[in-house]
Amino acid sequence: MAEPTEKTLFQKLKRGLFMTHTEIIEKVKESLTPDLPISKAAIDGLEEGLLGADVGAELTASLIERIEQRVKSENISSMDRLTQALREETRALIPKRAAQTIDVNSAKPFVIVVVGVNGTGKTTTIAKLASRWKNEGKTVILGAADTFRAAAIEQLQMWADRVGVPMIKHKAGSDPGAVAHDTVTAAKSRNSDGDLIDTAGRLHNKSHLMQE
Ligand SMILES: Nc1nc2c(ncn2[C@@H]2O[C@H](COP(=O)(O)OP(=O)(O)OP(=O)(O)O)[C@@H](O)[C@H]2O)c(=O)[nH]1
Ligand SMILES: [Mg+2]
Repeated sequence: MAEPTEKTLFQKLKRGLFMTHTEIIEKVKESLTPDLPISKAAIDGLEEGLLGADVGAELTASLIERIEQRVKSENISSMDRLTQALREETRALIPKRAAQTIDVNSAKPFVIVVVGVNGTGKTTTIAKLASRWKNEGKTVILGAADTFRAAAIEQLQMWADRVGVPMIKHKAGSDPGAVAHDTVTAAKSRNSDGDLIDTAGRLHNKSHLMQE
């Protein structure tokens, strides 16, 4: 008898931990009712699905507006075409720029601030990039601007020591902006090629945290 609750709990946990693109698609699919033609309720369900998959309020509103227009103007009456329209509208939002490569020699120091969801590999990626830059003969300074999560500074320090590159840090709980500033200042005064700045994990749709 306990099984349904466990399943729900597991599903909740899974949803919380792996909000990947597969999750978004699954959630949106779940929200679509097979009732044809496409009803207002189905669009509402789609909106709820997008919000539930952390697409964000602003982006969801603009996607839903476009989808509603297309359902009307193209007489969309099947789930397949609705899914296709959603796919096209989402793809249209991705800037063309995203496909271009980054020229790390275009500035000195070249500063990379690594931002993203908790536990997605920001700090590890900094270590990999630092190692790569070092192997290429570039000088790099790490900035421990994740002053929020417990042991985040020590974690980056461990990588800095392993790779053999310098790191700028302040005390835990201090202003991350000040660490970033000091890291860039250090790179300028030491004539370093680059800065890799670590930050505390945050959701991309928390605009105040992204602005920070
Ligand atoms: N398999 C695999 N694991 C990875 C990769 N990158 C990071 N990890 C692991 O994922 C976990 C989280 O990595 P971190 O680099 O600490 O992630 P983070 O985004 O800095 O995490 P927070 O600082 O807590 O937000 C660690 O256990 C890493 O070893 C990867 O490319 N492949
Ligand atoms: Mg980290």
